[in-house]
Amino acid sequence: MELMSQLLAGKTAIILGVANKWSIAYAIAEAYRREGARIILTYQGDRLKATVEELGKELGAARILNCDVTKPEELEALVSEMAGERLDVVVHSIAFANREDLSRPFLETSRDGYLLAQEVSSYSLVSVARALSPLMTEGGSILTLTYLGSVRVIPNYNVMGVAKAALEACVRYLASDLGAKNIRVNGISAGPIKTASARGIKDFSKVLDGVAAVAPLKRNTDPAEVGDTAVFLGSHLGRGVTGNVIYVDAGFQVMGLQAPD
Ligand code: NAD
Ligand code: IMJ
Repeated sequence: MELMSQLLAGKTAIILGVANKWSIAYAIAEAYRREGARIILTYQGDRLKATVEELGKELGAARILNCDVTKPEELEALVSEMAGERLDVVVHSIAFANREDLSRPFLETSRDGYLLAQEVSSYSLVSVARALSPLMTEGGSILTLTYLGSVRVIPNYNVMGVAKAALEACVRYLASDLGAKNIRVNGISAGPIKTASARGIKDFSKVLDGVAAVAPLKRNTDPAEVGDTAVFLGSHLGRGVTGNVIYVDAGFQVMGLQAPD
């Protein structure tokens, strides 16, 4: 409750992608509240309404609104709900692909599965930016979450890796379009974290152990670390950074060959 040292005091952030308390978006929401931001949460449809309303109350969220990003009418309704509000930060923490596309060979990806992953996991950044950037009347910061599978082949990540590659390209093109309005657009590439989107993924525990063994920091990524980088990018401290992807992964992505011990 310090006064001047809160990095996001006076700012309003909308955070899309809280499903439960393990969500990366939840860790970002916690960090944003700690730094004095007013936060608005959105949830994906009625299935998640009760949970997110509960978590939002605990966090002291100013508003909790419905928005499935694949439904243009819901994005429009969200914008209407927000009429007259100034927004400073948008956090996009959303991805989805069909489960079968995250286990079979990538070669077997169907057209529908490919398009679904692209629609939810990359195009939604474009539609969300277009809908909400007009509310960012004093400039702002748009953040999205990505993963190393965009630039390297990671077993089973498959169609999501292709969607994240597109997402990271969207970050660059959106940064170019919105820069003149002093709206920055960046990605945070997080190391593997055990969230709902990681549960049930084959050998995920082995991925976590393998990363911790190889990463320079010799451990996995704490979602709170992603939250703190999101604070930096959302704050005045991040004012010179746009169109970028920042790795919050205990350093894993710099390693080539693992040093023998
Ligand atoms: P999560 O399952 O908690 O979050 C995914 C969110 O996407 C959920 O809240 C879900 O409701 C939302 N979502 C899916 N489809 C949607 C739609 N049509 N409309 C609105 N919301 C929708 O898992 P998470 O790990 O916190 O994932 C958040 C982001 O972080 C994703 O982009 C993911 O790719 C990325 N990421 C995760 C990891 C990891 O290891 N967990 C690592 C790097 C990046
Ligand atoms: C997901 C699949 C395969 C390998 C994976 C992951 N690795 C990591 C993830 C190594 C770290 C988690 N991740 C980065 C994601 O972006 C996950 C996205 C995701 C997960 C699911 C699981 C449940 C489902 N659909 C999904 N769609 C996207 O049905």
